[in-house]
Amino acid sequence: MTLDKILEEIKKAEKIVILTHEGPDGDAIGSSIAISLAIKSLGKEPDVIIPEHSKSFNFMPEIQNLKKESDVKKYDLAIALDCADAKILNGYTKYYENAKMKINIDHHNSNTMYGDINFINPVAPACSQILIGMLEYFGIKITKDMATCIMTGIITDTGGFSFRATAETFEFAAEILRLGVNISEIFRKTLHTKNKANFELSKRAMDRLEFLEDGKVSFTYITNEDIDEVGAVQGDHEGIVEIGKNIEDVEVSIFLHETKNKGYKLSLRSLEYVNVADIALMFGGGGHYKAAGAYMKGTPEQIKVKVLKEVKKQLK
Ligand SMILES: [Mn+2]
Repeated sequence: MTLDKILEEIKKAEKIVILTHEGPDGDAIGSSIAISLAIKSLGKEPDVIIPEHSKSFNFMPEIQNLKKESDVKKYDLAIALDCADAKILNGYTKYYENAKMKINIDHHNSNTMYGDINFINPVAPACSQILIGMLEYFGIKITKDMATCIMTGIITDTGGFSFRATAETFEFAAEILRLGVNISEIFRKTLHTKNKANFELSKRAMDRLEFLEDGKVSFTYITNEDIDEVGAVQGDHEGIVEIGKNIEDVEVSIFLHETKNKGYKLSLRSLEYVNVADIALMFGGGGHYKAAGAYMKGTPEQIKVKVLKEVKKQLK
């Protein structure tokens, strides 16, 4: 079974690296730290390479031990989490490519199966939720710190249990409350508290937000200039795409944020019936039915026209 093979590779490996997608969100960081703690409990010292993250996650255990880079040339084992495609492994694909063994753990439908071992569960609302059953199977006890990281992933990827949460999500929540995990605090720090950079970016995005197609579509964007001016880092755009989606009558929210070298990152959210994963796929990206993304070249205006053309085909 795949899980047996994963455990065998972890036990065999001496040098292990843990990687996730760029612009890391709560699930990316939570999954990475949780699995690193689990591997540590087996007596190993894995490296978690996350060069940059939003300050919103500073409350998480072990966050201060993340590495910006590593001088290890060839890891025995690389584990990628929450990453649909090896191309978006945080600009640190070399650690992945060079590793002797590659494991891919994810919950995106569009996962390209880029690992030697792939463990994909598209039903899981967060990659971190996959780890619950996995660690249980490995016989590794989920500690309070691991649970905090896993729950951070779940809360951020489900918009605070508002979409895709499953029975297992709530069973786990009950269990870890008994462990003493402060779920309310995770909720508040990740969803309610905006850091200043995120707030300033949100203000700009709201100023520019326009309604299209009789108010069924919202569109807005932020540029590198905005990011520099407010002193934001990758990940500080978290949640901005939800602003449009949460406005009355909006079915699809389109949000662009400029990246350093890959043009604009397109984020799409839908409320009920539009399958945004299909739209993202047309532009070489992917994701879930109601949350998806892709990288696109061009100006915000040019991208808007292209994306809107596809969105319109699905609007009722
Ligand atoms: Mn995720």
